[in-house]
Amino acid sequence: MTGPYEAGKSQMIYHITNGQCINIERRGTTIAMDHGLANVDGMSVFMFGTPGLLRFRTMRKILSSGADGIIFVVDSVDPDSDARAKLFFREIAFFLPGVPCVVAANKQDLQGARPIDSLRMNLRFLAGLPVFPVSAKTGENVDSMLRTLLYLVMMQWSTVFGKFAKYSGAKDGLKKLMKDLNLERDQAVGYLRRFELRKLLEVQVGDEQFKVKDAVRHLLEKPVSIMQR
Ligand SMILES: Nc1nc2c(ncn2[C@@H]2O[C@H](COP(=O)(O)OP(=O)(O)O)[C@@H](O)[C@H]2O)c(=O)[nH]1
Ligand SMILES: [Mg+2]
Repeated sequence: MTGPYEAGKSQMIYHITNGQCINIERRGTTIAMDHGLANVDGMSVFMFGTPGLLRFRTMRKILSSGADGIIFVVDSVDPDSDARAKLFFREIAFFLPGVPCVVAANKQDLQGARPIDSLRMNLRFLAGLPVFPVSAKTGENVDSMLRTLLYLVMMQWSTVFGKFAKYSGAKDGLKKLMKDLNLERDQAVGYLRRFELRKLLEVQVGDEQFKVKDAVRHLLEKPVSIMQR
């Protein structure tokens, strides 16, 4: 979750995680990070919010590394924040090239919130990105925005996920994964680690075998089902 200060990043994490989150702040402004855990259809979603003040760039860089997806939050009401949003977007595009991104046009519950068309006119970087009119306060559209991002992220891994589901619990699961995806052992083990960390898999000691968590099996087999709710 990134974007300029006061756009509503901390509020958005609070909403998405049902308050199961922490915010390291001083006088209401995030100085280190927000962190929270959400559960979407049985899948654990680890959320990290960046500080929005320009001088905390190093913290943003650290928090960005390893991100699977980005929610870029902009303030729909305050045109003065547009210049900061542009700077931030340039930074994030540099830190995370090719990482799926959705834009939250936040504070749509307020009078004077600019419609998406008008935001697109002022913020050229929005071209080609999905922009959702949302409110972190009322929750309007937040769920569909999050699900769309999760879908985009999962689609990048759909081939791998399909094989995870296929060889879950199989003897020599790792070898079968390597063969089907034409991977070296190191690379295949890297994939297991990555998705073990994200709580999609359990990996056996020795790495030869892995098991998909029951709660997420249907998502790995059919990522699009995250959109159907
Ligand atoms: N009306 C309204 N206020 C919001 C919304 N999201 C955030 N705010 C308010 O905007 C201010 C900044 O929010 P915060 O989450 O701290 O922004 P951050 O700096 O991006 O983390 C706070 O006073 C929030 O209560 C929203 O969707 N609607
Ligand atoms: Mg904050």
